[in-house]
Amino acid sequence: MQITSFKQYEEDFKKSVENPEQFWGEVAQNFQWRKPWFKVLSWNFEEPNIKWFEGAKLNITENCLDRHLEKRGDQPAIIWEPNNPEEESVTLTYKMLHERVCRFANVLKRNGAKKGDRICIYMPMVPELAIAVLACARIGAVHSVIFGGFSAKSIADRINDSQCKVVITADGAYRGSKQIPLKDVIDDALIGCPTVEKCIVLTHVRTPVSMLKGRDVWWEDEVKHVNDICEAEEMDAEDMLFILYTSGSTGKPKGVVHTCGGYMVYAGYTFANVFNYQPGEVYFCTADIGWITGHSYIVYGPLSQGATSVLFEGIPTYPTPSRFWDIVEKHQVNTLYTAPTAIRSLMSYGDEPLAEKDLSSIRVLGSVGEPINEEAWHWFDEKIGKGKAPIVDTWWQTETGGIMISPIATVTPTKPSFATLPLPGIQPILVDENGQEIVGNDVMGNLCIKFPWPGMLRTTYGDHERCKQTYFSTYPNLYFTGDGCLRDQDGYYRITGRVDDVLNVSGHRIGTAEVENAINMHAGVVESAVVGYPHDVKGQGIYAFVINPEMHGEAELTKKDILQTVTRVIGAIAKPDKILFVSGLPKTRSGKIMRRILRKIAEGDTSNLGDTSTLLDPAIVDEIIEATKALK
Ligand code: 6R9
Repeated sequence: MQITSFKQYEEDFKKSVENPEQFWGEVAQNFQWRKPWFKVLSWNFEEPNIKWFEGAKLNITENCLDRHLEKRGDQPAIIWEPNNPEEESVTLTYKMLHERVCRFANVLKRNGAKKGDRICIYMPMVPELAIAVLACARIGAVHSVIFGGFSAKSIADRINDSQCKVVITADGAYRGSKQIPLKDVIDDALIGCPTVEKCIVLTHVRTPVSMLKGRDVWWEDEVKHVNDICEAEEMDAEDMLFILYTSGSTGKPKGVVHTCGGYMVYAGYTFANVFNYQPGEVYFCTADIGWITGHSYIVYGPLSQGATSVLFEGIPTYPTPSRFWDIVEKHQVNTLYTAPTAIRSLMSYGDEPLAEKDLSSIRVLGSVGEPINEEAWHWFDEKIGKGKAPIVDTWWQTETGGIMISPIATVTPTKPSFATLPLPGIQPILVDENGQEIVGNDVMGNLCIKFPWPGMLRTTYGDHERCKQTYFSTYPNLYFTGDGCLRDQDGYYRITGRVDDVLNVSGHRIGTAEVENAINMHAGVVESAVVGYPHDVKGQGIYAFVINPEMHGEAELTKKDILQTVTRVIGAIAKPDKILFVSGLPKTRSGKIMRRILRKIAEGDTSNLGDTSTLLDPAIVDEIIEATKALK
């Protein structure tokens, strides 16, 4: 299943388009199934209704664990690198990981969880997080991992949306020099979550927590009561594997649903190919398991291929901006998969943190999460890859389950800031606003996908109509990505960024409507408008225009209050970088906010604001421009 030449890529691509069922049927043979499928694919994009490997039975953990025991039971599956480099790292072999997953799966059963139940996981980046995820999959429970940076309210909304029965968390998390009280946050969230019956708490930072009688139990106690034998639950290929919430252009995050069979095949196939993974190599993805990148390329993809996956608890700059390079050297990392925002941040420290670091183990580099600018691409290439490691700029989304457009390491000629070509099985097209296909090269348009792939989302939890509206209705019979894209003279794709009201801040997706809702919840605020603006490190920063709130004479304090509100409602990741108080917003006569104008103003590009004559009060634009000058 591994592509080794560009010619083979072209052949596989051709085959995947001409005969998708045969192509994916063959790829799927590389996995372990309890029962084969009777139909590889049935689909329509109208409802949408997508089924891969219909009739097949499997358990993804048998593919990620059991099937490796004989050949590589003693090989490291996970190498855990703690936040504090003074602490010991932990290596779990496939045998050990299998044992612990089975044991914890029994803990879940003991606490009433069964096939189909939803389980919320809110944990630090420790081996037990991967264990918890896999234990859910082992018993057929549906995991919903929530990133550790979200607030109690965000957690409660997500738990209630999918009616989780069990929560798995820890006393706290380390993040650089900071400590985050995870259990306190969960306690606040659970006040409003009637469906949660049990909360399993891992001891990690050893901070005092409140344990509610009847509801809360300790991980360490629970594992003593069970053994480590747990037969994997037999799952249908189309049974739900997990839910992952993500932001869109409307206010409420949606629960993207992935299923067992197709997701497994797609995560495994793309991992093996894009990174050209070789047996025995050490692979390090710096994402958090709370995001899709961590699901597909720390846990499921690598483990399904018997790889050694590094799981890092900390941040790139703690205790020093050499941390990534120390980890590369210490664990002899062969593949480093990270985000442009991390690269730009590390770049800003100059060459000093790289001095005397041995990066010679690096063979492949990867980038994900947002467009990578040329400067960062070249720095990554020269300073980290020493000009010898191919960079795979991987474009994909929570909804796509796995990498879609990307070079294949050692196979596809790369080009700075281009995600290059679609992987086999992926049929991208560019369309104009009217949904007309834009053919040929050297063109720009909105990026859509016209044929299903195994890793695609099946629905949004509890609201299929929303899935249809969001992804399949903008352009009939196409999956719409929300991204703008250009295709150059060589047919190479470059993703230019979102064309909807979704921001990408440090590689995290944040809906402008979500941030506005949060700001508007502040007592003194009546209305606000949020847009993105270019930010040197974060890629995009959040710019909030807030209609003069009641400030009681203290503008700075009011700003801090608003930031506090956003932190409470969503989480610190959604805090605006800039807040500007204005007396009004540019609105059309029908009352719609003209974000286009605010975006230009936030970008500092006020020379070309376009037609403002349709505005209700054109004078407000000049007033806002004047006010922005004072802000800088
Ligand atoms: C995997 C992930 C998805 C959005 C996507 C796009 C942006 C991701 C990119 C990229 C340019 C890349 N994006 N990878 N843009 N080049 N290589 O990030 O999923 O969090 O759902 O974000 O991120 O805008 O639509 P998710």
